[in-house]
Amino acid sequence: MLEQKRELVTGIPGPASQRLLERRKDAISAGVGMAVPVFVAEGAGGILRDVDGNQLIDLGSGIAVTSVGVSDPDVVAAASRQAQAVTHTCFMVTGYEPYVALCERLNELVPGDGPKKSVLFNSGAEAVENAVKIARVATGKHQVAAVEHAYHGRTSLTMALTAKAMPFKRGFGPFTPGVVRVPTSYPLKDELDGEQAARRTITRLEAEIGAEDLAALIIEPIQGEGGFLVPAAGFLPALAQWCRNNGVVFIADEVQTGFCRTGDWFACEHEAVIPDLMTLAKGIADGFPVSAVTGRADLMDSVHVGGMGGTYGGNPVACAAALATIDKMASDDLNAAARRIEQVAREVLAPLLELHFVAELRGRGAMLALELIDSRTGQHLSDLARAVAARCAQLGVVVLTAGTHGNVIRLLPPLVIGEELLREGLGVLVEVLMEQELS
Ligand code: PLZ
Repeated sequence: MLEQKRELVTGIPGPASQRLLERRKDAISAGVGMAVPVFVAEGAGGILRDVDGNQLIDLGSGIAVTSVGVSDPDVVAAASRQAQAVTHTCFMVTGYEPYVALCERLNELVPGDGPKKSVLFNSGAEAVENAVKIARVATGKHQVAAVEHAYHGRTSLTMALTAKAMPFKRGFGPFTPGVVRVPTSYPLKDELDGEQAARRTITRLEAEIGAEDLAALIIEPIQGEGGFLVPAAGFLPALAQWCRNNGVVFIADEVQTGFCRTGDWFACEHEAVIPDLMTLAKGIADGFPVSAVTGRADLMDSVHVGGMGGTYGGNPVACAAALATIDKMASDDLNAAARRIEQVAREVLAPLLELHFVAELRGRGAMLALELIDSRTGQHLSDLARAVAARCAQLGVVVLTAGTHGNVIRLLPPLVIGEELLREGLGVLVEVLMEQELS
């Protein structure tokens, strides 16, 4: 395995990455962003090695995807075996076992005592689209509610569900109708407890739309792109209960929070919330593209035959990778690993809370963030967040930003990262933020 060591042998980006940046500029649409200007040749555990031989500590996991480490050997072996046997048949043409096995596994893992079923797709956005389709068919209702700061994807319907205009929505409208926006729980800013925040959300739902035409409420149990917003305790259970009482499908979008990221298989387990439908992707398969909707069998079976599908959905290679990824999470107890990461990170990052521009350290498990707000002016410090992430990259540590205002530094390390490497990566972030205080 690649040595688990940070090492810089050139500047960032090095000459080989610079050549690729040139080719990228000529060949690829300007519309695709890039957080760290290097091209990766190899990876393992907590390290990404670029084409110049620089080794960076990965505190991003490709946005919460490679939780078992990039190119985990067992995942690669399972995918290779499957690729040699069958790369594709299209599950709507002929079946193959890995699709069935993955759905069985998801039905067992996702919370809820009643019978559950699953269906597989390619991306998180596609899973969200289909969860909404299922909710509409099952209820015969049309509207869908999403919360402030939500992120659910970049397709037409999911852009409508996503809150943030730049870069996700601006210029791309008009958006799919039938979406309403309701308040969320954002304890740092609204200072409401869970019950109060839920009351505010429910009042809006009842006043502005009414349950009679509301098919679903979709929410991320910890809001990801929105800035790792952890709702006040009681908020999610109260919304789930209101949905149950009113025949509204409660969809937990666990695309970013799922698969051990927060120290539970799924983040909604933290408050014993049982969603009607759950959307899954990212961490499910170590980077192979597969996503899922899993939930109540009666809802899943309300769709007419042929109503769901797609050419590649549940591709056999991706299913084999997902099964191996999930096995690894279970056998290596990556929920415990995520909780351990939180402990270490809270300890290493604690001194930052003294800085006048660090408003909060929040999150759960290996999904943690620092929100940067100038305590004197109340300004959201998005330029600072960007500069800090860029400086960390120059020093060989990948950290990402997030937040409606772009002023959040977020940490999503692979769950298999070694403690020493984690401490070193976080140490760099601490140093960089401390430097900002001085400058
Ligand atoms: N739901 C909760 O976090 C993807 C996207 C980043 P796809 N988040 C990262 C970007 O700039 O595109 C996400 C998510 C939640 C849905 C999605 C969408 O998943 O696989 O990117 O479609």
